[in-house]
Amino acid sequence: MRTQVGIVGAGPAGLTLARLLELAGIESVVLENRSREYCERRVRAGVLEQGTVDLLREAGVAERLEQEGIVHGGIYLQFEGERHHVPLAELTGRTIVIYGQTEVVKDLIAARVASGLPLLFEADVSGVADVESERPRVRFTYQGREQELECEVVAGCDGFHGVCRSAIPAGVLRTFERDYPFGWLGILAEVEPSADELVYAYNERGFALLSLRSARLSRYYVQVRHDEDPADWPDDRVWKELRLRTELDGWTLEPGPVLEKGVTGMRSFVTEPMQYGRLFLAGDAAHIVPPTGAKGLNLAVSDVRILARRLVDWQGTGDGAALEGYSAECLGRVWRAEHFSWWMTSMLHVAEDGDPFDRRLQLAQLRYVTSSRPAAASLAENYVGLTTL
Ligand code: RFL
Ligand code: PHB
Repeated sequence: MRTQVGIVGAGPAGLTLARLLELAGIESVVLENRSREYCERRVRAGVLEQGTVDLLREAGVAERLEQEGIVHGGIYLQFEGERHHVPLAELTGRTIVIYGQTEVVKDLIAARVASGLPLLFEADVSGVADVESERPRVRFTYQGREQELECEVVAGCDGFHGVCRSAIPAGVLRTFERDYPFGWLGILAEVEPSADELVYAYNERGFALLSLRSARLSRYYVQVRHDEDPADWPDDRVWKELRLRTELDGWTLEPGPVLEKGVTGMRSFVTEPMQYGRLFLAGDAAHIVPPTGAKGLNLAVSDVRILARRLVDWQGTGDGAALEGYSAECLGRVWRAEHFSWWMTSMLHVAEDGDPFDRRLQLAQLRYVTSSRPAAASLAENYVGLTTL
């Protein structure tokens, strides 16, 4: 098998890249080790920056997003029994759209299938070879047979646990990492969301987040230990904890049937550089942020926007220089999002040993961002996505 761009992974990064290349007339093959059903069901992100929405619209895959996506012009920060509104739209002129990652992935897969272009599910990539040559090769197992895909370029869009990153030699690769001692227990519940916009709640008992997927589906999270077993969290316990952490005079949290439940750990992680020879990493394969800033999916889309543009220039001019600046161009935005996500996480989560000095600092910061317009504007421009990077 041969193609121009071999894409490993059919998450938001790989599928968006495949679509952008299709529109530019560049051939690609997408290899994904999971089944289509699995990819379309994996519940993850829900907040799209306006820039992400604009890109999906330009790529012609936003028809359902335009109909079903819910535009929000603000978020709430809650602490000490008060809920403060951060008016994102008023502060930045921009909005966010609530539309599940599952739906983005479904739309992109449907578009790829409708175009009749190669997207192989249950194709397990074991490694990438010859990335220093002009013909890198992707090794994979498909339908019980070991195969090779010969490419001009390989895009490693295979997420944090993927195999592409390891094709960059140890002497070249630098990684930067921070682990957090907590995780999020998330539920998807069949009930009308109780709040009209997202609520980020800081509480002595720990952080809680009220989000949503639609008018009838709520997505709620509570801070737990990073190794917490979801089996220790029967539905009643989750609802009780959510109620305690978000309670407010004159407002109640409506419970409902829980459709899905899971725990995710939190980490910050960056790979430098994001490219080596003819291999380019994009999305979670290159960097991870804790979910508190809602940045992961948006960064993945931003990486592949840059990569697609550079691949188009390279194909048009034949000049390899077009590809050289990919990593540097991505990393500016990546590190800004890393900082914002770390900052939001540090401001809103409560450590188990509960240092009182830290709590006072957190409250001082929360009061500042909810009372000073410039401080709120800084949070807002990061949350909706910086346009200057
Ligand atoms: P993905 O989505 O992990 O896709 C990688 C794909 O590669 C496949 N793969 C392989 N395929 C073939 N061979 C191999 N050897 C392979 N190894 C892996 C995998 O099966 C998979 O299909 O990475 P991508 O495309 O970079 O997209 C990144 C996003 O998924 C991620 O950053 C976001 O979900 C993060 N995130 C959020 N991001 C936001 O922008 N806004 C949010 O509101 C938000 N909320 C979240 C989140 C992530 C969460 N979890 C579960 C970590 C909330 C949560 C709880
Ligand atoms: C979500 O809806 O899943 C969500 C929203 C905001 C975040 C993280 C996750 O910061």
